[in-house]
Amino acid sequence: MSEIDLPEDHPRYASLLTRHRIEAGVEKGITSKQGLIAQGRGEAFDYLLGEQTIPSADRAERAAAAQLLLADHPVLSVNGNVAALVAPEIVALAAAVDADIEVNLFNRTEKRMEAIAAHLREHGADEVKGLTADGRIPNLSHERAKVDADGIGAADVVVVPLEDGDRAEALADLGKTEIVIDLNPLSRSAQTAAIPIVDNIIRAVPNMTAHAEELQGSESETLQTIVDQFVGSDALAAAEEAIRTGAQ
Ligand code: PTJ
Repeated sequence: MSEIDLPEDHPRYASLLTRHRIEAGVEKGITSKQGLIAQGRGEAFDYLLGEQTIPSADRAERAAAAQLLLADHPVLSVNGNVAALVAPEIVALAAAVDADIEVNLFNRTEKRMEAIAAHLREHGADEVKGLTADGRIPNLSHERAKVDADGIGAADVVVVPLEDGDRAEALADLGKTEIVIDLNPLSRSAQTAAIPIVDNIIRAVPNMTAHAEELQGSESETLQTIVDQFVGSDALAAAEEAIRTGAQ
């Protein structure tokens, strides 16, 4: 038995653990109520994917790790769902690729910003950006546009998990290389990304870290080849095919 009162070999263990974490996130004031609905939508896609990392998603996670290792200033963006589901795993990924962590919310309130930053620190983050909010993403309504000028504002590569399409597009318009984690291959965020990862964030983030740890110390040319060989539209098509037909 672990975090939830179920044995880990229960067939629905991962799904029920995820629900439990999101519910706990809402109770702790870090996840929005809308986050519950977003989770439900994600779960439906995950069910159709067989609740597993399909091969094209694993390739995307490897390409993402390579892209993060190549970056000058990578930033991992964290919202209320991400914080509830994978706080320690985000801290581990940031350490593996030397990235900043920035809280960036769709439904931004100072209270939730503070609660999420505290939650990330509880899980080992030294520095959490997002609270200064001295930068703006152009062409987005006020609250959602707030970023730290020396965080997402200055980033060359940004990981944006479970993001809404408008902001994903606005960030991409700024010329940033976007890595999106989203179980819906048809979502605007996934379609906008340079590297779309169609996988559950609870599997995707630890797998990106594992790839990053394996690739650490590789020549830049090797990392660049991994990035160049990855084709986002192929990964999206493979995920859609897997969802529609069960094929991988
Ligand atoms: O914490 P905030 O205020 O920033 O709000 C965060 C949410 C997620 C509520 C907000 O960004 C939102 O409403 O997002 P959407 O537009 O519902 O998009 C969320 C996307 O994430 C959907 O396409 C879901 O399929 C996908 N998704 C949900 N859960 C997971 C997921 N993708 C990967 N792993 C998941 N566990």
